[in-house]
Amino acid sequence: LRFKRLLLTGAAGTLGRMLRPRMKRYCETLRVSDLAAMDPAGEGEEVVVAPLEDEAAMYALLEGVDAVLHFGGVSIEKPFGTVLPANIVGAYNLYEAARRRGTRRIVFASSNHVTGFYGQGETIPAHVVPRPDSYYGLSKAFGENLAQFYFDRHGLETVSIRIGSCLPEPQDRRHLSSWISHDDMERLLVAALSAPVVGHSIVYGASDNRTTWWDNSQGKHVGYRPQDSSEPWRAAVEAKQPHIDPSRPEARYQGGAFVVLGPFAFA
Ligand code: NAI
Ligand code: 15L
Repeated sequence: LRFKRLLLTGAAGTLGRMLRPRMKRYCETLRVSDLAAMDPAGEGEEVVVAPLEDEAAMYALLEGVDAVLHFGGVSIEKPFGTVLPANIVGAYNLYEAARRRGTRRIVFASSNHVTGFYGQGETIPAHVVPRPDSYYGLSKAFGENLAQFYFDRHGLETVSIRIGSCLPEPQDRRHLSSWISHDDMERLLVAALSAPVVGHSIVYGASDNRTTWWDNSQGKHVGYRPQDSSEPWRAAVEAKQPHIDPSRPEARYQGGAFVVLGPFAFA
């Protein structure tokens, strides 16, 4: 797998900084972009500061780009007015620029919060009706619909990854089911970039955890094979969090605490 030029948005963020050195292996040039300052360009890198809500900046950013890893945007619950320009207008600007530039494929960092109101007592496939748990989750649902539209209308392919919790190690009980390791995230991105035909495919981004809420069997053509599991951390996590009230959102909903964050939290 070797692209001429890959674009990574959100490169100043937590996952962007983790992915930047890893994704260099898969391209001649890695163009990294964010609103915030980034480390200077190393060999085979280009660094571009660009706000997603700036249409002209997005058109310039997509020049010569074969494929995109779209990780930029608001990544937690915020008031709608904050989510709108970055995740909704921004996603549109990115897709429109990609279409006009002839980019072949986008890997979209969607989120488990698109279906966060499903219960922890159920296992769901990617094609269930979305039940977003936040404005943030709603914006990711919009991103997935945008991806579907740009494939159906223009043939621009996307793999939308409903990422669970991508952290070095699982921290709480919910993470025992939602965790994806950094190495598995890299495996998933490589699969999403290299699968021969994806159309618009949706896969959940989780490791091979013993307890899971997500069934990726409809995304087998993407070829993602997780190799890590939260199981080695289970005993330590359960000892740290011995009891969790089953009526609390952290224990009830797949989206955990996101279901109770809302406009009042920001008043
Ligand atoms: P982060 O918040 O650390 O990084 C997001 C980056 O996007 C930041 O560097 C920020 O400056 C940039 N950004 C925000 N608004 C922008 C705008 N208007 N224009 C240009 N850049 C902008 O988030 P993190 O954790 O690195 O997540 C990356 C992506 O993955 C996000 O899209 C997030 O929604 C998604 N995701 C992450 C999960 C995780 O476990 N970390 C779980 C599910 C989804
Ligand atoms: C997300 O979508 C967030 O970006 C991340 O910060 C975590 O909260 C993650 O979901 C999660 O559900 O654990």
